[in-house]
Amino acid sequence: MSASGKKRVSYFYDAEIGNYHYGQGHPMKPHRVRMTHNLVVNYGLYRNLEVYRPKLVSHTNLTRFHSDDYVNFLRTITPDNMTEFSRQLARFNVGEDCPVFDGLFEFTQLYTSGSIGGAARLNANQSDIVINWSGGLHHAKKAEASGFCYINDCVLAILELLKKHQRVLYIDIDIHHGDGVEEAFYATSRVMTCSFHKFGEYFPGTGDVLDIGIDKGKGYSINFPLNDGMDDESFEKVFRPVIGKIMERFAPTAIVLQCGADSLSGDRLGCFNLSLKGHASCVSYVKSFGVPTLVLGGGGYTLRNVPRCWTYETSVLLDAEIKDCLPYNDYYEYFGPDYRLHMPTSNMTNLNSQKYCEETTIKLLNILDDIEAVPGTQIESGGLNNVTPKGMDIDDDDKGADDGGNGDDKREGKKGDLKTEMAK
Ligand code: V1D
Ligand code: CA
Repeated sequence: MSASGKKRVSYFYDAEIGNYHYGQGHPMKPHRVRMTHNLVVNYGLYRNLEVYRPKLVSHTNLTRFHSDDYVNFLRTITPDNMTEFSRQLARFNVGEDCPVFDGLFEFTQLYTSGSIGGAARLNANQSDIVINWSGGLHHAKKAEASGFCYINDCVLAILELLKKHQRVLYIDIDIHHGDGVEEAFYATSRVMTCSFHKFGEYFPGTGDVLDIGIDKGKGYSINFPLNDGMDDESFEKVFRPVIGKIMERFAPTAIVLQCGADSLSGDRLGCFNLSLKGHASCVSYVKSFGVPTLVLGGGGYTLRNVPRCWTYETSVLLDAEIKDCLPYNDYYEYFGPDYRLHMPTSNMTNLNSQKYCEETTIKLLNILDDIEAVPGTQIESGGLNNVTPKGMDIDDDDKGADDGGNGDDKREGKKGDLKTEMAK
């Protein structure tokens, strides 16, 4: 907190981001980050943000999560040489969803630097909140690109936060399941992942309510599967109790919030019916806990709505009121015919009944009741104060220091395969 009592909000932006192109007809447009930045500037929000310029991440930093082979491949592949790499393109799932384009590796380095650098700022207590709208690429796997994502900056930022923080919470309000982040931490109790997403014949197909983690991580993966038409009222009714319970039971000391804007009404790939206020209400609720938070972007495919959403959320994070009438900006013509910040929702049916929402919420609250309480978060008379949290070594404190280790080196298998990183 600053001397004035306001949160110190840091912000990452690199103008190069908007120059990368996934290709003709591809829905992912890095340009939306430049549009967001331009709106942030023209609303005058930029003046209240501390802009940071992190060091560009190295190959070694990327291999804290990703395999050497995969990072080497991303560094090598170009549109000109790709015909020589057909076997590797298939092996690393680089193709239609995740195409090869000019500057691909530099693009991944840029957005990832924003997230890792942001996590380092939180660790150093240089900021209370850090924003990187170019980050949040939650589908990338250890050795595989997936769903427009190549390097998983969310996982790498969480690994950075684990150097200092014993428990990190990852929250994902993108309409797609945050599968890459869940998979990376599926077997540990030091990271809790919680994703809200459309489920059933929808990419990536994972994120059932019954998928709750394994081994020490059992109960630390939380999934809220949803149907088409999710609206503001229902979203708030499921988001607040679940996140409130996580805060009470898991008591994270740092949070990563992925704010994919494809959960907004009218998204080109999405099927929810959230307004900016409904989406931002999640941001506001997370902020209300006062825990150091890294706020990331993610999906979002209706080009005019993504800058609206992320600019509004920047204002919410700054506690600044901004007017509905859009200021003149470089992309003004995109926002016609109304030229307003807030956009209307639709009259589509909400296929998430009250009964479904309540029953699923109760299932998740029960899962959370079953995880071991964190010492100091329970009422004295309950006698739980000296209980060792599940999967946590009671002498773990030293390991949490800035040594690259995170004190939980017994993960195994494909899910949660972070053994190498733990050993460093
Ligand atoms: F419509 C397209 C046009 C060109 C290329 C891809 C697409 C497209 C639309 N939806 N691809 C998808 C999804 N992929 C599939 C594939 C078919 N299968 C064999 C897989 O359905 C991928 C959707 C990715 C969503 C990414 C994200 O919004 O979650 C995101 N998060 O951070 C960044 C992006
Ligand atoms: Ca999600």
